[in-house]
Parts: sequence; structure tokens; C-alpha cells
Amino acid sequence: MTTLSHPAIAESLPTETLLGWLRDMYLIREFEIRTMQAYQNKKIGGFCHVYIGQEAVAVGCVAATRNNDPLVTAYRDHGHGLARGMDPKYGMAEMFGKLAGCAKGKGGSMHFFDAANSMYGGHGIVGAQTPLGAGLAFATKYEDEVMGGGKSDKVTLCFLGDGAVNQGAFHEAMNLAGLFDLPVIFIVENNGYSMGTAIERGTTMAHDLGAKARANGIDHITIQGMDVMSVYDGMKPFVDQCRENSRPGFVDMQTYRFKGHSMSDPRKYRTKDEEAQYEAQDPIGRLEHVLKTQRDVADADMESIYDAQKKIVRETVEFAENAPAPGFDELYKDVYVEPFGPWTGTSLPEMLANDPNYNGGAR
Ligand SMILES: Cc1ncc(C[n+]2csc(CCOP(=O)(O)OP(=O)(O)O)c2C)c(N)n1
Ligand SMILES: [Mg+2]
Repeated sequence: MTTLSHPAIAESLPTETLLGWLRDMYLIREFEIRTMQAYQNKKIGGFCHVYIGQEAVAVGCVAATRNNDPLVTAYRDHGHGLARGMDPKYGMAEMFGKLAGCAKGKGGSMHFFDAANSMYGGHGIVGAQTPLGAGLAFATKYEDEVMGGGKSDKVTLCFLGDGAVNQGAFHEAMNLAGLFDLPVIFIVENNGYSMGTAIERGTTMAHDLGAKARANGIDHITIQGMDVMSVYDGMKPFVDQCRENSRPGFVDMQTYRFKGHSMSDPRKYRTKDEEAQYEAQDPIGRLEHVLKTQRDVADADMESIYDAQKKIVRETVEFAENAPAPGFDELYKDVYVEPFGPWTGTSLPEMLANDPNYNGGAR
């Protein structure tokens, strides 16, 4: 394991930067509170997993990257989209199943997507995004080195849950990343549970997840993910190192989800004491405390930032309510690569027969 020694970088950042992180965490928290309400009011259907408690992870990691660094994650994805700068009203509209949603209302909560901010989803199959993370990193390297795109030096952030480290796809992705020197960082948002299963019950070496990285020759670090400044301090040099040497990385990001796994989880598998212990480490409260005691920021100033985020989120709900639903003409769109779909009236063989560049399949 590499021990990165660095000064407390976040401490040296201007107060404005820390206030920006606070604003983003407020936005995510409020977005999730309203999401839960809308779900209970049956405005949102399907699977829905909120990010409350884990806000510092997405915000700190995004702060350590550039906006064109690809990012991919699992289904607990609202925080990543918002931290990356996705317009929250397109996220809310997505969950309401509206055409204005970021995936035209066809994906829902688990499929936030925002290509303009290099956010490539939102994936519902546990671990399925890990080969995609390796693939995104492979693509950037290929563009740089083979296609002559110059050095974009992009670093891909691939988030996964602690449950996903038990998936075969994850190990295949890590193997290829290690083998091909892919600039990807796998960030395990280790909230201690996969649905109702505690990590120790489902994962070998749960006390040392870095073992999974060492097996593939991949550098790893552990980060206290309840504190946005620690997240940034850990991630910034790690991302810079990955950018510099194009070697993959692995992060055991220790965090906790304050709510249930999804909207239908009574949380019987953990104690109220345990929940209270983590709630006392609320990432938002921690940053508020730092800003108040070390930066002389007044409570009223932070409150007004929170109020502004509340207003933004209230407007997302109004927007989503009033936005039109997709029409029937949307039903078959974006299902297959167009125009090969059967509804276009053109079959693939017909398309190829009419394509002057098609060589009949000869290699
Ligand atoms: C391949 C696969 N198996 C099972 C499921 C059902 N499932 C959905 S979420 C989940 C738990 C995953 O937990 P974790 O990776 O720790 O992420 P967290 O929910 O804690 O963010 C499971 C088993 C699934 N979606 N995909
Ligand atoms: Mg988990």
C-alpha cells in the first residue's frame, strides 16, 4: 500500500471553496429529502435509493477531479450527478418519469446520466459499472495514445458499493485495469451493508479491502468518508498520481447510509445505537462546525445557503410535476442503435446493402 504523505490540503483552501462543498452537500441532502417525500406520495415509482449520509464522498471526490474526468456509479446515484453539476430539475423529472428527465424518464432513480458533465450513469446491476469504468479509462487512453488525441490525461472515477466487491465483473475489471495500466480509480463506498447483509458476513478480508487491490498490483488507500475535507485530502493526491502515471487505484471509502437500503427497508439488521453513532458524524454538521469555529462563518450565512438550496429543490419538484410525460412515439426510441430497430422499416441487412462503404463483411 502506498502511504501518501501530504499536508492537510483542504485546510489550506479558501473559505469560498469549503462553502461551495457545503452548498453541494445541502443540495444533495435536500434533494433526497424531497425525493423520499415524492416517493411516499407515489409520484416516484420503481427502485429508489437515497444518498443521505454519504454526501461527503461524492462532493469530495468530484472536487478532486476535473469536470471532463469520466465518472460512473451504481444505482445510489443522485449525489454523484448533482455533485458533478447536473441540473437537479432534470434528475427530479427523471424520477417522475417525465420526458424532460435526464434519461427521458425511461431510467428513473437508478439511471441518472449527464454526458455534458462526464457522468455516465447510474447502473442497476450490482458491479455492472465496474467493467464500464475500466472501459471508459481504456477509451481515454486509446484516444490519447492510439487515435492521436494528444494527452487528455483523464482519470475515470468508478464508484461501487461494498457489496459489489464480491462480483466477478469487479475482479475482471480490476485485473484488466492493472494489466493495461488504465487510469481508473475504483472507489468502494463502504457503508458496511449490502441491503441487510453486513460486510463481514459477505466478504473475505472485510477488514482490509485493499487486499483485493494488492492481488492485482493496484495501489490502494483508505479514507474517512464522513468528512469531506478528509475525502478531498485523500483523493486529490491519489487522482493526481493516477493522472501522472496512468496506473489504477483503489479506495476503501468508509461511510454510512443514514436511511434504509431503498425506500422499502425497515433496517432491522442494525441497531439504533449504531445509527446514532454515525449520525453524530454527519458530514454536513462536521463541515458546518469547521466553518464556524475555524473560518468565522456565521450560522445565518450557512442557513441562507441552505435556504437557497431548498428553494432550488422545491422548484425541481414543481418542474417535474408540470413536465409532460413521454408520448407513445418514445416507446421504442433509444432501445436499439438507430436506425436498425425494426420499427424504422429498414432491417440491418437492407441498411448494409445500401451502404456504399460496406465491404460485405470481409476482413
Ligand atoms: C447482480 C445483482 N445482484 C443482486 C442485486 C440486488 N441488489 C440490489 S442492491 C444490492 C446490495 C448492494 O450493496 P452495495 O454494493 O454495498 O451498495 P449500497 O446499496 O450499500 O450502496 C443487491 C444485492 C442486483 N441489483 N444485481
Ligand atoms: Mg453497501
